[in-house]
Amino acid sequence: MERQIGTTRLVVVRGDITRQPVEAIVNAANSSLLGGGGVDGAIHRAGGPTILAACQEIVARAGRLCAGQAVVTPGGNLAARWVVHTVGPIFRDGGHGEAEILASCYRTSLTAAAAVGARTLCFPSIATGAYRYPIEEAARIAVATVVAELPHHPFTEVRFCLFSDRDLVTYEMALAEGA
Ligand code: AR6
Repeated sequence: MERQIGTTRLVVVRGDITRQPVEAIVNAANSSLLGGGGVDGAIHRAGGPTILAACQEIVARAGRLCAGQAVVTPGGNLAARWVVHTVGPIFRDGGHGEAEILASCYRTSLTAAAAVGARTLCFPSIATGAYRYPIEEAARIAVATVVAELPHHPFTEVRFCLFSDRDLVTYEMALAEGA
């Protein structure tokens, strides 16, 4: 499914983010930037040691990455030239700033990717796996935040890559309703 938002194509697909034909992909990392499970593990496995080395250098220089922030590393062996690493909120009850932190992940990732010159970018569903953010609300925040930010950036395509059919439908509904 896709919608045209100004000069940007906004696309929702099911698949493995490490195989998406885009210039930059976003990683749902943790504050250590040392890798983990889920999409983080998949990206490090597919991209190889270059990504981890770049993450270690960032942490040595700037410390752990706060939730809602984003940094860029090379993509190593990935087709994508860059990986944008962001840290989602660990969902507790919704009353601990989770929504604002999640929106910040999308905003800071777009800004970081645009800053290195990426014109095509792919997001996973940040925080809805191990961090347990409810998918319906997370999808609404993801779509609304990206749509609101697109006029400020020169992307030709931004996509959301979902790992399951259920997640795909949820994002398609958010895109149909919110864009
Ligand atoms: N491509 C696209 N989406 C994927 C892939 C993939 N290859 N693999 C998993 N997903 P999660 P979080 C989906 O847990 O909730 C890590 O250990 C998955 O189905 O990866 O932000 C980090 O190191 C889910 O819908 O990220 C952190 O410690 C979505 O990606 C922690 O998990 C996000 O699930 C971050 O948790």
